[in-house]
Amino acid sequence: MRPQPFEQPVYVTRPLLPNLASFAETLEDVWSRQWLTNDGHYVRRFEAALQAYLGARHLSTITNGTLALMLGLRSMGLAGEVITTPLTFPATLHALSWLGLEPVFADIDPGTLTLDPAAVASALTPRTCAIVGVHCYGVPCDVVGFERLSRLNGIPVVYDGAHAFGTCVNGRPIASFGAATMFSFHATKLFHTAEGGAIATDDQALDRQIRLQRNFGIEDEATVSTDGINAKMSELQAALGLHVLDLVESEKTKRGRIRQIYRDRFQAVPGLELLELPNNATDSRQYCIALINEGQAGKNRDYVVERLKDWNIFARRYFHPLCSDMPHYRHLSSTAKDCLSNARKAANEVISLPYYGRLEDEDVHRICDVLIHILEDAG
Ligand code: T4K
Repeated sequence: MRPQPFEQPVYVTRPLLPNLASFAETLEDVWSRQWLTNDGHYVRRFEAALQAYLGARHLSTITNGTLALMLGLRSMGLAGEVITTPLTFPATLHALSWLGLEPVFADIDPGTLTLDPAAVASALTPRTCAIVGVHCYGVPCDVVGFERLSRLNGIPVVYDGAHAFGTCVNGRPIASFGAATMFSFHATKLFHTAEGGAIATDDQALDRQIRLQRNFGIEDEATVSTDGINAKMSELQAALGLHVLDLVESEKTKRGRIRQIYRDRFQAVPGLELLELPNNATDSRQYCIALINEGQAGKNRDYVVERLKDWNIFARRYFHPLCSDMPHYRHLSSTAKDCLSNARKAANEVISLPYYGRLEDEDVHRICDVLIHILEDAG
């Protein structure tokens, strides 16, 4: 039987929204303090709360994740080539490009869809100054492999952890790996401040440099010690963050239930499988990613994403096209087709499914009914 279309659009995500009356009470306090930005009460409280939640030794909040990554890299004083993954949101690449760093693409591991340390090792040159790994979809990079590679070659690894809020590997917080880890708090993230981000590091000197860089390089009223920029989070963002942080655990529980429904329903469907995390990692529950193998499923991912719209379901092709296929990067020699075959395959198969706690079980079952109907439909 043909499933019924949804009356309202079903998006890939919806933001967590705190109770408006209780948020308004916090805003009244912000009003009474008459302090809206520049290292205020709420930013300090929020940073302390995040530091504890993420198990970060040092953490600076920033206006958004892209600037957080840029400030982390810039504060390290890098110059030259940076090896990274093509399967990511363009912000990862643009951060390098805006800093005048030269991106070099290396392929991903076909199981985790994250940057493959072996591919990175083959891409190292005397000009390599850093590696930027992305914990794509919340699946951690091979952090142990990268620790080894980094030590052997004396090259820092910085992580784009935009999707890995709260992830742990072998019980160790994701923020404690590498030279620094960026987080994004965009409205589409499970944890958000509407726009926002942070950069975490174990290195006190690096943290100090990031804090200077985010506030014009101002040391004190009389001293501007570096050419920093304005990348500060406001009191309003921080206040929202404190409220949303209280909702994270229950949202993760709801998303866990949704993921289990997808998993159960897809089990008997040829060519359709969920991307799973390694056993030693905890799930940030940021995305629920499925892979559609055209050979086995009989339909390709693009066809499925288009057909879903007929039912008012707006799944996404995160991350297609690959960054290495974008006009700004495709001239790079590391984009040669045979170098990035795992990434190419993944970019053609991934589908980011609707995934947010306000979806009822019956909605998720209906999304599964539609998806399976599309795959089985002989027309
Ligand atoms: N690195 C990685 C690996 C990233 O994924 C990202 C961001 C970054 C770096 C950069 O971090 P930020 O500088 O952004 O902090 C979205 C987000 O804008 C972006 O933050 C995110 N990754 C990326 C994966 O997704 P779009 O263009 O797909 O978003 P949009 O506007 O199409 O929204 C998707 C759906 O979410 C909508 O169809 C409906 C829903 N939505 C969206 C917004 C903004 C809402 O329900 N309410 C909302 O307010 O990029």
